[in-house]
Amino acid sequence: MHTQRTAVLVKPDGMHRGLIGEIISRFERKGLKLVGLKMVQLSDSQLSEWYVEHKDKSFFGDLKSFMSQMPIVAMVWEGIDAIPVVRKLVGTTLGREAEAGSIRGDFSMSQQLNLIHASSSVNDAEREIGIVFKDSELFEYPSVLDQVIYAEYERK
Ligand code: 3AN
Repeated sequence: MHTQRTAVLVKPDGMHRGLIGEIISRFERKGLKLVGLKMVQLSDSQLSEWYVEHKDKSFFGDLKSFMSQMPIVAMVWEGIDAIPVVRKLVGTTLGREAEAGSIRGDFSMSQQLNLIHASSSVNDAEREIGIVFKDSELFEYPSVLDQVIYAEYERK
């Protein structure tokens, strides 16, 4: 049980489909805390770093051009075990097989056009946050909500 920060991108298909608010609202109502938010158009080199685990895959170039076509929304969410919590809310990669109730399960049909990216491990989260956010763009602030979201022993 650790407080974690996780990176989320609303991908171009999520932008086109007007799902920024829906996505933010799902994380808000879960009880996660927003600590960074910006609009950004990722460069080829940022995406090469972002998707380094896929650099030898056949879809690497296609994925990078899809992701760099327009400005997207990048966010950092914080909470206890935020990385797995957000992955669960997002759902599995292939939209048409993703669990009903998850973001991908409720709104997507595709593998590439699956609306959203979410960090999959502590190392990935740190790396991804560093690609898009400066330290000064990430915030620490007390949230009144913490007191009704977590028990006292969980907040220590
Ligand atoms: P996730 O986003 O669920 O962590 P990854 O890390 O396996 O999924 O894949 C990263 C992104 O690469 C996916 N969100 C999807 O857009 C794209 N992708 C994954 N597998 C394929 C594939 N076989 N063909 C095309 N695009 C893919």
